[in-house]
Amino acid sequence: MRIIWGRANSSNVMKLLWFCAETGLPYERRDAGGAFGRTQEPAYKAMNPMSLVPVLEEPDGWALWESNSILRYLGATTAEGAGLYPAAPRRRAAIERWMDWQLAHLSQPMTTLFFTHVRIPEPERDWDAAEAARQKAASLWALLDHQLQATPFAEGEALTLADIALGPFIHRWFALPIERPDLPALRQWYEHLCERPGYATHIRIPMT
Ligand SMILES: N[C@@H](CCC(=O)N[C@@H](CS)C(=O)NCC(=O)O)C(=O)O
Repeated sequence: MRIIWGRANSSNVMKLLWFCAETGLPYERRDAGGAFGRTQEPAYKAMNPMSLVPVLEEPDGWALWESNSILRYLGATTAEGAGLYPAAPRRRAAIERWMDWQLAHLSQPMTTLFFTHVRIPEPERDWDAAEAARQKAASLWALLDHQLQATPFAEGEALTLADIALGPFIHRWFALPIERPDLPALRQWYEHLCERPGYATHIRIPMT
């Protein structure tokens, strides 16, 4: 059985769980990371020298880390994932552009915001850094809102890996107690994602 290593409250693990829910791909999830530890153990480090979650472990022992790389791999190698990752080069590149954008630009301010509000003990919270992150994230979400004025999903008429990579972060954006600019297309996209059972089960969960 294919194994997904990682705690279920990790945004990057959530992407894979949602992907499997959308596609029906069978898997077993094993807790690792955070309070579960395990990521510093030699056997885990052999799979992921970064000691982070998630890791995908295939039945033959082959392992892959970096959540967006895992999404690409599953989209390219499983019949179930093919619809989320069209093979036509320009379609595929346009989808991957949003995945890279998430990793290169969105991840940092959203992580600062999330950690400040949820994970960092209250006395240690840096609210100036959180405000700078909120402003940065708002400008990035506005850019996606512009795209969503033309298409219902991040990259076109149907759900793709682009939406899956962005999904955990847009939930946090709307769930955190922060000021948000009015971005109707972004809000509508999020509400559509919330209607999907896999999103509700794996992503729209209490933030911990
Ligand atoms: N770019 C990596 C980031 C991986 C990452 O930072 N994972 C976090 C959880 S979202 C982690 O492992 N944190 C330490 C831990 O859980 O022990 C990916 O997308 O997979």
